[in-house]
Parts: sequence; C-alpha cells; structure tokens
Amino acid sequence: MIAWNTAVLTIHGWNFAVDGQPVGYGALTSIYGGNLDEEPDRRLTGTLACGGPINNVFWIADDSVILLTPPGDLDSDGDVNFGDLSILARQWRQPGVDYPFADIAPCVGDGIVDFLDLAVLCQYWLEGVVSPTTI
Ligand SMILES: [Ca+2]
Ligand SMILES: [Ca+2]
Repeated sequence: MIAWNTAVLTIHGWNFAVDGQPVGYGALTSIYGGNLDEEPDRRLTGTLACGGPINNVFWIADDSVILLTPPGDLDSDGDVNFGDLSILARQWRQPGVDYPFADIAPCVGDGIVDFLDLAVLCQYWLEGVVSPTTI
C-alpha cells in the first residue's frame, strides 16, 4: 500500500499491528512528514472486517492517513458510537444504498439494513472511542 499527498485510506477490522507492535484504532501517519523517499517501509497486519487477513508492507507520506477502524464504524471516524447508530437508523429496513453504506452484514451486505447490521454495531459498540491513537 502506498498513500501520499492528502489520501485517506480507511480499513475496517481488528487486531491491527504495525511492524509487529499491536496498535489500537486510529490514524497511521507519516513518520517524518516528508515524501515517500524519506519514509521507511512498514508492515501492517490484522484482520479485515470480513475475516480475511491483512499483511502488507505500506509507505505513507505527506499528509496522507491510513485510518484503522472497527467494523461498524459507518462514518469512518475511528469509532462506533451514536453517529454510526444514527446512520444505520436512517437506513433501517432499506437497502442501505445511501452513503455511508449501512448494509454491512453479512460480510458484504445482503441488500437490507436490519438486525444483522445492528448486531455488528452492537458487537463493536464504543470501540475506538477511548484514546484513538496516532501511530
Ligand atoms: Ca464512527
Ligand atoms: Ca444487511
């Protein structure tokens, strides 16, 4: 993965680690704040929201951000709270065609926002709310 300029890449999942060090939910940013030539390669591991592994070298530079968020973080702000519940409620019993997309369960969606989707929010409720980190 390469992120630079002002790019924002959001990854929903859990058990994230950078270079083998466990990290919480939050923003991965450039170490030196410069261009890609100045940044070391780093490795991101973890589990994606749909259960698949992530194990990738990444480079990040400038003001770009890789945001690590829990499943159910519908507004991609790094946590699961009332903002996400509000989005889900507005799409309740609908196909979840609005953005942000609330049809998150089963894994790739099933065409309806219902209790399966609500269950994901409940499972990760308040994850990321306390002390989001910049790594
Ligand atoms: Ca959120
Ligand atoms: Ca669904």
